[in-house]
Amino acid sequence: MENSAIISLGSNIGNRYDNMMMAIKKLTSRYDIQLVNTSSIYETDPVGYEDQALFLNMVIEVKTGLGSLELLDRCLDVELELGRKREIRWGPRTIDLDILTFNQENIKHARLIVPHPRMFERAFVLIPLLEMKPEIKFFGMDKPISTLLDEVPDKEGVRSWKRKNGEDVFEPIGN
Ligand code: A4P
Ligand code: MG
Repeated sequence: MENSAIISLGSNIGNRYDNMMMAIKKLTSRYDIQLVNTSSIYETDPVGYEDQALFLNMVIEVKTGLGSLELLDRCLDVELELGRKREIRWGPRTIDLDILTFNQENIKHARLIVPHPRMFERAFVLIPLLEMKPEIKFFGMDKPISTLLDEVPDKEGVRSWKRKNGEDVFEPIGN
């Protein structure tokens, strides 16, 4: 499995935790996408379109034999299987799967732009990513992720919700 990708997950409809766990399970249910690592889960204030419920957000790293567009299609299939309807741009969603990085490639395709163009200005992406992969480097970007995060507003809108323990199991905080 020669390719490495980082995918962000977001949910703010229904049982947000179950939606995210189900999305990971479906995405990695076949041999061709393997889960390598995950961040903790964060509860986040909505960005862009603000009149909607709080999100849960996290990032995962996968290894895959698929190409980038094949991986995108699998993400879109999982979104559909989990009942996602596209209504409002930046609006409520049962699950959103965005490909943040694919190896260190710079992809500008009609259906896929990588690195994800809005990730560098979003604390709800950068905070889980810094936790999971502090040494990450992006195509065409000299700055380390910690510096990018320093420059981003609204960090207080991203709060730890479930931490990952040493065994990569999610344990509820205060629950
Ligand atoms: N597409 C292009 N590049 C990519 C990529 N790197 N990864 C295309 C995934 N898809 C990519 O996406 C529309 C099309 O983008 C896809 O069909 C694919 O061909 P979409 O998921 O249907 O549309 P969307 O989610 O409404 O737009 P988008 O651009 O994904 O939204 P964003 O920018 O991700 O914003 N606030 C908080 N706190 N947490 C969130 O998770 N999410 C959004 C969505 C807004 N506010 C949020 C959150
Ligand atoms: Mg999306």
